[in-house]
Amino acid sequence: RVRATGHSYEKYNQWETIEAWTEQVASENPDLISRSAIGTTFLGNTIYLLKVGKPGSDKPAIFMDCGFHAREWISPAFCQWFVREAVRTYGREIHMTEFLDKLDFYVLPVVNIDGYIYTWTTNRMWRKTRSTKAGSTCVGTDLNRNFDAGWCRIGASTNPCDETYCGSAAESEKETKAVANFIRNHLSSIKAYLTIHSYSQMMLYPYSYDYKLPKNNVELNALAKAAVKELATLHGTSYTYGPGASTIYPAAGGSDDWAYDQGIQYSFTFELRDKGRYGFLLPESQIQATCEETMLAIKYVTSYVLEH
Ligand code: ING
Ligand code: ZN
Repeated sequence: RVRATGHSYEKYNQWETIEAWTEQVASENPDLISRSAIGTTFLGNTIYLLKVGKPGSDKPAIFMDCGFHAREWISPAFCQWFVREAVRTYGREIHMTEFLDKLDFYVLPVVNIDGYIYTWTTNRMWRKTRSTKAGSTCVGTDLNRNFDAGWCRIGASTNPCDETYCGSAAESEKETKAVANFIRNHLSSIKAYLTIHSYSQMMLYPYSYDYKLPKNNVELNALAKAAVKELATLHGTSYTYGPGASTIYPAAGGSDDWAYDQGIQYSFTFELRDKGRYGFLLPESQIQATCEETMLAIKYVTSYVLEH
């Protein structure tokens, strides 16, 4: 059995360390965490999912993923932090205790494992997967352009050599399929979809594939406004918020739009710190503050979802 050697919540961990950590955190907290595999990546890495919550029947759930984009290292760091906070504060903090009693969090610590490994070994600024296909020498698909939500209509490229390559078809990538299949199979329980990216300090909601607004736009706007206000209470970090297309840029094939169109009413993309000073190279010295403030927003959304 592998040990999570050198794992630290305040450092960026390489994939093998995160993988070992998923096993360890699950085995050390069997009353709260169970680990499953929802698929494998193009290069054969196992995509793990942690179910965090007290066992119960017919519980609602919140799905949260990290590490869609390889270089956004703060994102997997946040998923790890979230799981630690859940197990550390269950039974000690009333809100987390209530959350885990009443719902389950499905936490996917790294979606794009192949890309993440590549950022550690070869190119720190890699974004896409590491998949290849006949007909092109270029590598990688942008997983956040590969979902079946206005697929490749806008803000995405059909050129495999581009950073925003949408893939050969919607859900052409194994990583996309793994996430989409899991969510499709758990639609009756999943009340919220949260996907963690960086950077730019934004809380985005649908749509990004079109300038149209979601049906519950007023509600999502108010929820995002309140969540980022809560986030700012800790260190004063300011977030903007709004529909993706008009707040960041139009981009089709994103997971939040897809999840929303599956019927998940609360669907958000978080863009964590910073606003560009360090960008994707956010120093490890900022992991703690970033994760602590982000916890406040995630907990705010969770409370809201539980009440609605
Ligand atoms: N930003 C997201 C991206 O994939 C986004 C923005 C969100 C696009 C939701 C589409 C849907 O480009 C980063 N930093 O990856
Ligand atoms: Zn991203």
